Amino acid sequence: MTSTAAVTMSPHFWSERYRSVRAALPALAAGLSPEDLTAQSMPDCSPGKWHLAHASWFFEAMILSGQPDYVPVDPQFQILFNSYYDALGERVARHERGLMTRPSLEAVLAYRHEIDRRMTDWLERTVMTDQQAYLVELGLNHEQQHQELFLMDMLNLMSRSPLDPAAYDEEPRHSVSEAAKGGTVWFDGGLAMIGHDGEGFAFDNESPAHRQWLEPFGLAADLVSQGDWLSFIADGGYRRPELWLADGWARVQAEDWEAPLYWRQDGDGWSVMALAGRRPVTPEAAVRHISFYEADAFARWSGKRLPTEAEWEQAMRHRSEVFSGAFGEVWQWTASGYDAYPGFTPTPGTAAEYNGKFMANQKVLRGGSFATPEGHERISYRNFFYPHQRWAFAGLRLAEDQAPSPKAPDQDGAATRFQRDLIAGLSKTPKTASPKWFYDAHGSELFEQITRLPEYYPTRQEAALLRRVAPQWAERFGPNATLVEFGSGASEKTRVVLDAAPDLHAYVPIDISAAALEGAVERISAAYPGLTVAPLVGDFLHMPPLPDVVGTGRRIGFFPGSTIGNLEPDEAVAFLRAARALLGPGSLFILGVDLVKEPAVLIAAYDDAEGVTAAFNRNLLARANRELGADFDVEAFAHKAVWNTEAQRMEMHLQATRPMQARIGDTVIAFERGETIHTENSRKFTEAAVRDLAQAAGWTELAFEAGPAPSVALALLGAD
Ligand code: SAH
Ligand code: AVI
Repeated sequence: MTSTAAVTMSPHFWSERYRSVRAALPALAAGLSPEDLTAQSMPDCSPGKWHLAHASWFFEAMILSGQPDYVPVDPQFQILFNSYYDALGERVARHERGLMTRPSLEAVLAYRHEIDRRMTDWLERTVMTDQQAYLVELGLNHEQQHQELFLMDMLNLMSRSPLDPAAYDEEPRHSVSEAAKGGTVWFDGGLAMIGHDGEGFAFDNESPAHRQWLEPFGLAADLVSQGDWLSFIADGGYRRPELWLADGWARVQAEDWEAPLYWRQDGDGWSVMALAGRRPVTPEAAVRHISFYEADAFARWSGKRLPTEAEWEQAMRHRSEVFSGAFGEVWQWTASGYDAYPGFTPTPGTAAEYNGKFMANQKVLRGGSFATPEGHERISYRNFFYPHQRWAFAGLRLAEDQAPSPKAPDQDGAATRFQRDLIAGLSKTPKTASPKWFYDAHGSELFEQITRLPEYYPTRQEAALLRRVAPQWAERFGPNATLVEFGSGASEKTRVVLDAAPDLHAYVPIDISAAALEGAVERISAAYPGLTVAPLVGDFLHMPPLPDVVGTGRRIGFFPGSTIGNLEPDEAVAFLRAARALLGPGSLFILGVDLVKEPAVLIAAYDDAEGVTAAFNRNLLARANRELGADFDVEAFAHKAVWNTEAQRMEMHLQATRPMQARIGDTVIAFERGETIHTENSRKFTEAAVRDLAQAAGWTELAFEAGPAPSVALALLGAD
């Protein structure tokens, strides 16, 4: 069972939440006639009346019937409205649900009403166990799934009428469509954490969280549009067997597919049936009502492919803001089969049949649709349908492999990644670059110079604070512990921890700068001869597994310097969560953060009188010239350091002092005079912000110590 913190909520909270979720389905049914709600348009669909009844039956079967001496509202409803639960006995065959002219709609609404009465009564007088709270949350999420199914089924029914009836005056949706963002977003690949990690509600099929290896990949920022689909049709997409999987091609022929479901050729153009009636195809809108087979054929026609579900999840965990339509437009088909995650266990009890038994021959869809109730979506959510099914609000987003570079600048691909990432960032508006690319050998050296500047207080203040707290905190490390440091740089502060914990077994410094790491390892190994030092060169946002040499004791994460402030807030949460998984149960984490303070102090720290920070900032472009053969006129970019009050962060930018162009490989980037490249954020924290961040990532704050002005702070976090 996935645990839920919700048990601690009051009975009143639960009855209110129950009431508000349950109100939606009757509201969707309100304008429809009893006839609309009784017919069944195909075996995959259910009558609206059946959805209204079944979602109520679920609460009766899963929760209310667990009470001693429970008397069902109507014993016959147990058979009529059971969907697929074998453990709960016989039921009406799925394809015959439309034959249930009785009970009447009125009787079904009365059944709903009675279940609501019993449930709210039960919720208000019960202090629920974990399992009960999970089942209530499951019942509410099940209800929300039926809200979307109801709309899918109602549209299918309306589509079967020659009258093209509109089920609703306007399409029922909770948010407007997002504007297209354009382009492909590139990801490095590496080891990714996928799946639900235990915080908040999730279905059993989303757990356990586990590691997945990803090769570098690109994911389209936007969904495939109806206009794209018109091009596919015009190019013979539905007539060319070479584009299709064999099973898909068999469907195309057997069912005469020529376009997505609900599309019709009207004269020269196409129209599409939707919940608000039949309308002309809208080229800029996302395509809907396609099967997996069509999505796959379209991707092949495009010279691309469908993403795996792990790629989709990794992309949305780390860069959701650069995508449009991730949630709230159409579900997105993935290339992944709907299988159990490693270590999967179904929810105990009757609800075991909820998801697990469908794990054969279906494909996973990710995201959510316009009809998915608000708040029901989740990054780890796994929807699933058979590959031929088309009546869901399903579309697609294309993925691609990293194109093999004809002139890869080096063997290990690091420069290729730098080039790709830099071009991607400079192709955006406004232009951006990741601060992780500051740190080649020269950049790491410049950072060390910054740490010695009179204006740059964080390093000095943090080292002093660490000297004060390390002896006390080190008492908790225990025998055979391993210190894992993220962004270790010169490993200077590490010495304070190593001195306070002479029994440490191993030290694993992780840094993207090979040069900084090499120097640090040499110095630390010489100064601490008994310590096993096992460095890892790489990006800490794509956690590599820990080397075999780590001790059998506790793992201690160490992330000083407020480097966490260089990450986007959602990246920081994902990072801390991944670190918790990497370090394992019982681990500790020492996190260093800079605190919000007087802007003048901050600005001086990021715009020093000697110009070292300016050189550090410009080194990004100088590095591109050195490593990628780019031709930036480095001195023509001015260093800017600004305090962003709203986001509570210092920002560094490079500003073009004249209009110019720069070439990186075959790509030419144009700059207008005054245009900037946003190169770094350094978020500043409050104690509450640190606690929220740690909590969001599943860590518990064990201690928090702030130093004297200009203040920085250290937090000790625990994973339990
Ligand atoms: N921890 C040191 C150094 C901070 S400078 C201190 O507190 O003084 C930030 C360090 O993090 C640099 O050494 C840089 O190379 C490294 N770094 C930045 N982004 C990184 C990433 N994504 N993955 C791994 N290391 C990174
Ligand atoms: C590494 N990082 C926490 C430093 C910071 O303060 O954001 C990098 C830096 N940027 C400008 N000066 C120092």
